[in-house]
Amino acid sequence: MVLKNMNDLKRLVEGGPRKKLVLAPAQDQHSLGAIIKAWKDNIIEPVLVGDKEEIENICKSNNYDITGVRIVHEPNAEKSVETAVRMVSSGQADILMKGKIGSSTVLKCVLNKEWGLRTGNLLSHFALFEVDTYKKVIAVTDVAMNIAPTLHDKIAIVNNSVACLNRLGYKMPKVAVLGAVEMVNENMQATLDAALLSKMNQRDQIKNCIIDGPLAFDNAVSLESAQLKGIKSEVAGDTDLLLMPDIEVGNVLYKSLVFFAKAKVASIILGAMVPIVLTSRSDSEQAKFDSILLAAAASR
Ligand code: COD
Repeated sequence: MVLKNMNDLKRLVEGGPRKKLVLAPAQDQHSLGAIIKAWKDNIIEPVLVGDKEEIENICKSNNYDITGVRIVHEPNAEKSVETAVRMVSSGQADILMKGKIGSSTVLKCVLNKEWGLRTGNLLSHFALFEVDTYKKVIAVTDVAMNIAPTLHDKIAIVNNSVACLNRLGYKMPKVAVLGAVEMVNENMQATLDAALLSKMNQRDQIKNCIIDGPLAFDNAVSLESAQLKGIKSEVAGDTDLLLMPDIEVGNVLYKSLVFFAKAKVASIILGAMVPIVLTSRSDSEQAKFDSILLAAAASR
């Protein structure tokens, strides 16, 4: 099974068990709007950590009915994230969601050695895009957490993402490891890593997926472009997951898809005790809602 669009993601979680989601700092309009929608759709049960008065004022001015929703009052933004993380690490919540605060503050709390959400795995960012010009949803990693992943990190990033795609119903997702070119060039580290990842996959050192690379972006997503270049590949033109060489390339692709191609996006952090919804503060309410769906589908 592959996801054709974000509605398929919704179908995946509808009727399933409600997941407990904790949002901090919760005084954020788009996050609250998304959470209330997911709550009304019976997908999650929210807990809001943050400034109670501000949360209630936002809800009042937007006509959000939060009767019955638990609010934990913590006016300090950083402390509210710590409270939320501690709730997750003590087993009181299944999903963590970032509210009105910078990503790196949340990530630092998540990585806290005493009360954070470490598992011994590398944590990585995973995003799904629905874009009109591609035949199915396409996953992209890592566009927001690992800055300059080594080969060792890329193996962990692929494993995190493939495990997530397997949970979403993909039996053997097709992974394109991107470079600027589709030939191995000893001066381009991304192409060397791509070739090694492909060989490791062939030898079953990386399982449950089909990896090919290096592929340039055009032949990863267009069979015609691959054929014109004479590339024979099971992945070319049919990619489910794009592995980025580094955060800059990944982040620029992410923002280009959203701003130029008007793509819908859902994104989470994988590899921690639970999925983490870590959308950008400028992301739309829709993106936050779809990310909650993704976290619910990825959560065990
Ligand atoms: N997975 C698991 N452990 C990690 C990871 C990871 N991805 N990254 C760091 N750690 C561990 C290290 O092993 C170490 O024990 C500890 O965390 C601190 O490591 P540092 O000093 O390298 O990490 P920090 O705290 O300086 O930074 C970690 C961040 C995730 C905050 C950093 O990598 C970062 O800023 N990433 C980019 C986030 C960002 O700005 N995204 C915005 C794009 S929208």
